[in-house]
Amino acid sequence: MKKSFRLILAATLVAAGVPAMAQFQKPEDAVKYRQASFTVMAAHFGRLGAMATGKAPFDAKVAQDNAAIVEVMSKLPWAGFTPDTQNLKTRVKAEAWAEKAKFDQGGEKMVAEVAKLNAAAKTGNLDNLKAAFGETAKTCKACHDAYRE
Ligand code: ASC
Repeated sequence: MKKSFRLILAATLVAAGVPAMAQFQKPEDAVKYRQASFTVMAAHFGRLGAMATGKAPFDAKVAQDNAAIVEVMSKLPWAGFTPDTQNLKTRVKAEAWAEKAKFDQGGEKMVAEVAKLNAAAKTGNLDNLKAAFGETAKTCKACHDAYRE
C-alpha cells in the first residue's frame, strides 16, 4: 500500500468509530466478541451492583473506575450481532432477529442509561449511584427477558 493511501485508510477507520472497526473473520468470532464484551461489562457492573445494594462498602473512586469501564464496554457488543451469526447456536432468541430494530433500540436504551450511570458515579454520591444502577439494570433485564434464552 502506498503511504498516502495507508494514511487515508487509517484516518477513515478512526473517523468511522470503534463499532464499525469491529470486523470479523468468521461469524464465530463475532459471537465471541459480543459475549466477551458482555462478560467484561457484567464483571464491572456487578461491582457497582455490590455497592448499590450494600454488599460491598461504597468507595466513590472504585465506583467511578468501574462505571467508566462499563460505559466503554456498553458500546461494543452490538457490532457482534451480525446477520451471519443468526443461525449459530447461542442464547439469542429468534425474536431478536425478527425484531432487530426493536432489539437495537433496547441496546441503545441500555447504552444511554449506562452513560447516566457513569455521570452518577462521578458525583460521588451513593444515592445517585443506587438510582442510576437500578434504571440501568432494568434495561439489561428487559432485553434478557425478551431476547435471551
Ligand atoms: C447484572 C448482570 C446482568 C444484569 C441484570 C439486571 O449485574 O450481569 O445481566 O445485572 O441481571 O437485571
